[in-house]
Amino acid sequence: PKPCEVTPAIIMKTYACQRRTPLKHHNSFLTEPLEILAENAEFSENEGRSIAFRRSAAVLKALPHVVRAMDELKDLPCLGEHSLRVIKEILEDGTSSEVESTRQSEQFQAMKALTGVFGVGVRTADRWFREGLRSPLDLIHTGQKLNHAQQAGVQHYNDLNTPVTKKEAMVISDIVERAVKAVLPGAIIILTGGFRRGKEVGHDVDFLITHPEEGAEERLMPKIVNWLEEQGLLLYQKTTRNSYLESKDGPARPPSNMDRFERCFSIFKLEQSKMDSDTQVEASSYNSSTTDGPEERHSGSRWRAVRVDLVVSPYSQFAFATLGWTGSKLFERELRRWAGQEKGMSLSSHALYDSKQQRYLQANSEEEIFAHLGLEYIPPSERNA
Ligand code: 8DG
Ligand code: MN
Ligand code: MN
Repeated sequence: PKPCEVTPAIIMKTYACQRRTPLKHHNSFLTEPLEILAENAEFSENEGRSIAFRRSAAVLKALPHVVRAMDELKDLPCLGEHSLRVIKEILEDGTSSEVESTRQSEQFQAMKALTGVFGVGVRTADRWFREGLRSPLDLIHTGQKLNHAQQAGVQHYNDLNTPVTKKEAMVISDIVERAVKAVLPGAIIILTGGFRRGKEVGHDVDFLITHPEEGAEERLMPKIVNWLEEQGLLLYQKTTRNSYLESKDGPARPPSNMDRFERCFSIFKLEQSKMDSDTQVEASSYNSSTTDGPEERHSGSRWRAVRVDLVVSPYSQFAFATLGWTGSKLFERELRRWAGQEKGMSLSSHALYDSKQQRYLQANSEEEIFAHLGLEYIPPSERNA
């Protein structure tokens, strides 16, 4: 072969935040099985194992071609022994026996169903599983004690497990804009999370809100929530106030992805638009959950429940908040790991602290944060690790 036809070696960086990871990639037949194993490890609270599978999957998502043979993987980082074994099995047999038996297992299916209830984490789901419960209906039948979030989660189970479309996200964007503009003119609202990364569907819709005048955003959330409630747009909400200044966590803490912004985890009551109501009749009756009040559903009102996250950030932290709430979760985790391990810095959704210089580094844009971290800028659409 002519020298110019030799395939150039792919340089795959170690950290996901050093790489471009598009939404659509070439290796779903490998990444989906690996992510089943990651999810199963999370259900067993084995975080290390879960991260290892997620990192392997993320490397394959960043490859510009379909993987066809094991030797194409020899120079790639992050691929552990276990992941390689799974990949090899899929390349040879089409499926992995471990992945298929995990998928079929009663524990995996029950944990998936139970953690699929809004307000239910792995701990609670695991306790219920050990008590013999398998599905949201079992929670009702056995009269489990549920908190308010979980009650809403069971009530709207089917709706909340129906993916939110981009179109629905846009309708909700309009509503949130109206609410915020009504209570604080001049406020800035951006769509974050998966939709900012270009996803076509999501499990919720995420918004970040700020105001150019520092301090004008204080105690904003209760006003937004009141406005939405007056319009009858909320089925559930839990507002948490900002606790950043009173936190004793020290520079750029908290260490995890939990932040201390004023925020609201909510469930919106979204009217199904008149325009496409014809096509939604079927969907609507299909969507109506096992437990939604039948009166309302059958009296001709067409709506569905949608999870919405609202976060309010002071203007000075807005770039950090934007970066922190855009995701993906693995991309965020890798950014923080890069900052700590490679740069001696501590990154959160509030700030970036440089331990060597013992000072906070300011930033007015995501680009500036990547620059502080010594990273090439990766746009949201390429953060789908
Ligand atoms: P999806 O909803 O379509 O499933 O995907 P997503 O939009 O990427 O996931 P998400 O669960 O809505 O999370 C969006 C981003 O928000 C994600 O990068 C992680 C971030 N995030 C939380 N909780 C918290 C938190 O408490 N603090 C911070 N800083 N970020 C958080 O989900
Ligand atoms: Mn989201
Ligand atoms: Mn969210």
